Amino acid sequence: MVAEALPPLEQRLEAVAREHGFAAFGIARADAAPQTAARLNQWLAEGRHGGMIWMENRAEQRGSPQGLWPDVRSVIALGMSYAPGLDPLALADRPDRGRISVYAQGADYHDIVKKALKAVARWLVAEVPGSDVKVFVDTAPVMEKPLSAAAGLGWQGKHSNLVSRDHGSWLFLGAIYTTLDLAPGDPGRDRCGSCSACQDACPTQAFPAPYRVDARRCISYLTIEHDGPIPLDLRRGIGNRVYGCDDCLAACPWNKFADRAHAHRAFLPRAEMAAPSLADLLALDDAEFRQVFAGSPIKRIGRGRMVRNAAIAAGNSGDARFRARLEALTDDETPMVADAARWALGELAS
Ligand code: B12
Ligand code: SF4
Ligand code: SF4
Repeated sequence: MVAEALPPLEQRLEAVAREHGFAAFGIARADAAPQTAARLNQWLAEGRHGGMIWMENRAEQRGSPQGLWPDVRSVIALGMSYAPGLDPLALADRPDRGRISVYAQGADYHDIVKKALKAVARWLVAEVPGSDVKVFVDTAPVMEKPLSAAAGLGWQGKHSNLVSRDHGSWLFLGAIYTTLDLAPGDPGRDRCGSCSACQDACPTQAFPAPYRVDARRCISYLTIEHDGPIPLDLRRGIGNRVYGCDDCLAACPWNKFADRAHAHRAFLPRAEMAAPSLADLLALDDAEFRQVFAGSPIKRIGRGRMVRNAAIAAGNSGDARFRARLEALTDDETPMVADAARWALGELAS
């Protein structure tokens, strides 16, 4: 009897990735995105990263896969879908509620994606003894968007995130670097055309040009990464967003093709994250903050930033019922919270 030939390694690898919950899969040569380093350096030189000094510190490693790991030959790019079931902007007109970005309403994607990446990487090393791998999601000096585009997962849209024909703007990205020479896919073609919906939707004009984001004006940066008081001229634009922002992603017409059936169940919204009451957020102490946001990416920002953000949202609410709680926060031990509460009281008074 003749043994049946196994399908090529790349095909089996893709099947394993899908078994582990990845909805998008592609392969790029490690040197497939040569323009990236210069664009990153220009972005940093313009100061667009604001206070994210960690972006600057390892820029050489971030700019190219070989800069981080000279032995890498191929990049396996993977995407997990978190396509939402409900309109992410539905709470825009609910001043009593805080808006948490869709990506953070379920389990922490760092944990879910990392675990799945490790499982796929272990399979690969077992299949090809002597090969080596490294896995990354979000926090390492890796340019996940251009590498995913080079691997054929989609293209970097004018909002700068990766857009997929099958999953819209709702993919978490992860990467496996390997010493193997794998067969690369075709890079994704830019399908934005003359559309500018994401640029037009941005509440704080954070796009100096298409494909470029100035983090210093982006609500995602301001509410998550930025420590300290938020610049005064940007506070009104934040509206009732207390963690991240979905507006440019949600505006993208390609989302209508997003296949909800492939959304990973771990990212379904937790009840307390879908529409948190601003009054509850304003009342959080440290212990409650840690309890409510355990297992969520939100836990990283700490109580201070969350209550600061909630105070700004209360200032934007036009609802005088927040006054008493805001008054109490003007003495808060965290200066950025006290500052936001004073500003909010001023807004409610005017
Ligand atoms: C730093 C960072 C941020 C910063 C800066 C955002 C940014 N656009 O860089 C802040 C805090 C603002 C942020 C916000 C968000 N982030 Co973020 N972030 C990152 C991180 C850690 C690094 C990104 C990076 O390298 N930026 C540096 C800049 C220079 O790179 P770039 O955006 O690719 O810039 C390119 C363009 O400028 C382009 N370019 C320049 N000129 C030209 C000209 C032309 C013609 C073209 C085509 C391109 C082009 O080339 C540059 C290099 O590729 C990645 C994780 C990772 N390790 O990759 C996640 C990541 C990009 N974030 C992610 C998400 C989900 C978000 C938010 C949607 C979260 C939210 N809902 O609040 C928002 C979206 C805001 C936005 N519109 O970008 C996802 C995106 C997934 C996807 N499908 O693309 C990532 C990949 C995390 C992950 N593992 O899933 N983020
Ligand atoms: S996430 Fe929000 S603030 Fe940031 S660029 Fe997109 S629309 Fe603008
Ligand atoms: S909204 Fe339009 S311009 Fe923006 S990423 Fe989507 S298709 Fe491209």
